[in-house]
Amino acid sequence: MWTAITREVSPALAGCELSFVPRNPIDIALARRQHAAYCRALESLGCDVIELPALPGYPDSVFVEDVALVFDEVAIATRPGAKSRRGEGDAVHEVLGSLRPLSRIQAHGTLDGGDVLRIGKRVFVGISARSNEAGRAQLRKLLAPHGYTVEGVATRECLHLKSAVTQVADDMLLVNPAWLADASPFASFRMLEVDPDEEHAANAVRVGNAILYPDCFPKTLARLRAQGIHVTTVDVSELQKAEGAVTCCSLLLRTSTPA
Ligand code: CIR
Repeated sequence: MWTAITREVSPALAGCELSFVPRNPIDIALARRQHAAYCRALESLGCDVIELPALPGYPDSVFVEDVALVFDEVAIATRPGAKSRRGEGDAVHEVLGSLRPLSRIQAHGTLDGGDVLRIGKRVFVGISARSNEAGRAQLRKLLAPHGYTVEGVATRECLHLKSAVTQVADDMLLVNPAWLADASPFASFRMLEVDPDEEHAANAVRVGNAILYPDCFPKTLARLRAQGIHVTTVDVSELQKAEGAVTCCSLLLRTSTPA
């Protein structure tokens, strides 16, 4: 029912882009083991995982979420805001092109997948340093024929929209309100706030009705479980040092609908 596209950790990960977190040494071997465990956790939640080989020339290429968007009807190759990341998507786009009609964000539009949160037919796109108005306008045009609306959401002090907010249940968002300059686009949803001691805790991957979540945010984890949400945890400490989180390491596609 679900396919997840992932890519092994680049040996060059330590040279990653960093915007809001300080540079700290990364244990590449541990990052690889954590990434492998992340892939196995996706499998345990019912995903078929397509693991692409590492790209040594692209430090951030493990973060496949940023290079493409996948909808039921169409896939879109993004144009990442960081120049160092343009070009890392080719193999991902090739796989997606075999599964969906593929369109592309063109220059001078920029768009990172981490800025794009789809909820039903509403697509929220971060107004961030990585995604610009031209990117949002192109996305709006590409998705309109499929019935999606695209709404800009201003973020602050964080990398991407999905650093600040992700969906954890049909009607519930997990949010760090401090990182949303304007939360009004989400007024119709129930908002579960991260614990104030865990500012990076708003990023969760949702697979069906379950979520995959970092094990280093125990207070927010307790809030999620108190809501009755099924949570599987993973250790992604080394990927977090590269300013990654759990959504960014996979692209999830619905490959069939339940019978
Ligand atoms: C970057 O700055 O682009 C990478 N070091 C981290 C990207 C994380 N992507 C994501 O959360 N969607």
